[in-house]
Amino acid sequence: MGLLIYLNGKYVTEEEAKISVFDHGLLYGDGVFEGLRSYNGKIFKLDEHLLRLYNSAKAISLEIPLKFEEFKKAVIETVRKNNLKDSYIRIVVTRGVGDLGLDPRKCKKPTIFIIASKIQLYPESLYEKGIDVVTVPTRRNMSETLNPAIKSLNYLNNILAKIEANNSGATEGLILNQFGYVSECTGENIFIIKKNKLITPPISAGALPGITREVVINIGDKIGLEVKEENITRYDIFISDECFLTGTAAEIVPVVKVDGRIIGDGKPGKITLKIRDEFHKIIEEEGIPIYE
Ligand code: PXG
Repeated sequence: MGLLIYLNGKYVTEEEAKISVFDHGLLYGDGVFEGLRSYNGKIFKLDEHLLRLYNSAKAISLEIPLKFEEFKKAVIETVRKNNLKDSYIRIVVTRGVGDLGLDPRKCKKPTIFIIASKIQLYPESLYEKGIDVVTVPTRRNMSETLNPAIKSLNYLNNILAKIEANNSGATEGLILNQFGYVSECTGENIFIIKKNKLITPPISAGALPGITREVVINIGDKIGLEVKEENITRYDIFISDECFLTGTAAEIVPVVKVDGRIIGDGKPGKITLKIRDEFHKIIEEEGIPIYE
């Protein structure tokens, strides 16, 4: 059975869920998106993801023609209509249909679609063994050009980095900014642990304000770590005790090798595993119920 997709206010089948070749989301990557999850019939951090969506839209002067609460209902309804309990939800808002010029004023109505689908889980071995990461040659977009804090449809910077990581046989690619400081990975934020300190690069280093990142910062506080948002270099990662990545899809993934250097003792770190446990408790407890 196919999925039911929210498209501009209607729920349509996968076959019917088509958008125009004149949509500027496709022609220019002019739009914004979100990826979120539901766990056991509850949508995790729905308000936070929608807030980031509205902020991204505001930053590109795209007015979303739905009120926040209406959007929230549409997301919940999309998951409900597909009878999903554990799902991956993709929200996309594009500038809409225009002409072949890039002037967004020609686009009268944004296109909105929401896909709720089964979640493709990462293999368990990834979490047990930890992953290897390499630094990629492609640098992070400068915030003065396209600010990486905007979750826009223009993801080529990340995709180039992903291709380079793939080419070198690593699981993930570490992206540095133009100053050589660490930004994040291609679709995850990065954390290191040194002694009792939990450190992640600031948003100004070219990181996305990740929702999972925020949850982990709060967990760090709660379990008594000294949490710091500060610039880090590759060297800081090499000499860290533990390292891990965070993101909606991957959750919390231990990193055991970076550019050929073994991190800590080469196994997922104790504090990383503790944070993962705490994270799993939070996703069990929190969330907006879908079926009520
Ligand atoms: N950094 C970047 C560049 C991202 O795109 C994250 C960090 C993690 O943020 P959250 O809010 O998820 O903790 C992201 C978001 C996918 C997919 O299909 C995932 C993301 C982006 C694009 C695609 O799994 N992650």
